Amino acid sequence: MSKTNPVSKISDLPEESKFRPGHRLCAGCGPAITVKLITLAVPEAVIVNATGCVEVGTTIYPYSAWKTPWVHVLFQNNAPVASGIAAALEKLSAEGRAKKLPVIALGGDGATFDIGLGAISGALERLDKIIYLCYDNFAYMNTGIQRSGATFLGVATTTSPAGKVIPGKQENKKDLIGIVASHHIPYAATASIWLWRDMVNKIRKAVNYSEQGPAFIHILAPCQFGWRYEPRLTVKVSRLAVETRLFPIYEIEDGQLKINYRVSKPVPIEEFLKIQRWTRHLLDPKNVDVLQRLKAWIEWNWQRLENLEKAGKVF
Ligand SMILES: Cc1ncc(C[n+]2csc(CCOP(=O)(O)OP(=O)(O)O)c2C)c(N)n1
Ligand SMILES: [Mg+2]
Repeated sequence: MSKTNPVSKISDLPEESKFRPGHRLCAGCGPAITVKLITLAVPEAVIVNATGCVEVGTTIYPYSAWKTPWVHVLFQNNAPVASGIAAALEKLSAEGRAKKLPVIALGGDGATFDIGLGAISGALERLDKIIYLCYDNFAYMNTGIQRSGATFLGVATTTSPAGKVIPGKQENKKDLIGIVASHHIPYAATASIWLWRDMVNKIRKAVNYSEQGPAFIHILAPCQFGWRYEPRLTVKVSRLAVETRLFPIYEIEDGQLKINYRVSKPVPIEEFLKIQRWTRHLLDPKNVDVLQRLKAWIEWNWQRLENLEKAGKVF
């Protein structure tokens, strides 16, 4: 693996991002901040982008917000198209006919947890030399806030509405990194836009690892529109998701899991739930059972990660 350049301050990043202003993503859009950080971390890359808010909001014909090679693909084609481009660039660059750029497949949680998962698994199994970045805004936002495998228990989406029949989503969030890491790839991690240094450093690490095989990062990217909080709170919400232990920050490098941001005194999950209109109903005493189930799941998940960390190289 080639050397990484750790980032510690803003001036360590390029002055200008290849993700340009004028796109149509919302004010306070977590995925927009994610994309900006990705392009600052890796200014020269080929981006393969599955359908979703980022694709729709950044390439309204005949305009594009991307000053980097970018291609839109169908959900199922995201990882395979990236694999093909990476293989072609490897061959062409060996012949001196093209520059070898990192190839990033970018997809939302719907694209990654659900719709494109089979094809992603294929790319990971083949150990294709790509970087897969999932921006997780916890639902299918572009089509109207439908629940995905990434939505956590109790959340009110348009396909899991909280009301008389159900108190929001009935299932827990899928363990994406567990699935990814079970392919025994060189690098897998989670990140949050709040911990931007950690995120940028992980993206650069992923680029370096992609010389050996796939590298995968699952990024927490809140959506003010779907989660229904004030747009100015996006970074605060990202922070609360981490500090409540709802979204743990860790990486799996060479089979060893490491928690990168250890939350020793978690903020009560209520602090996170109460500022979003799609989760506020969980604080209603009639939904106490769901809240308890959610709390138990968060704690179980944290303990599970601590146990995996202690267990050594288990992936
Ligand atoms: C195979 C297929 N199924 C469903 C759709 C409809 N669709 C377009 S965007 C989208 C939501 C994608 O959600 P996500 O990947 O989480 O991205 P977000 O919109 O949240 O950014 C869906 C379901 C589609 N275009 N193709
Ligand atoms: Mg989404």
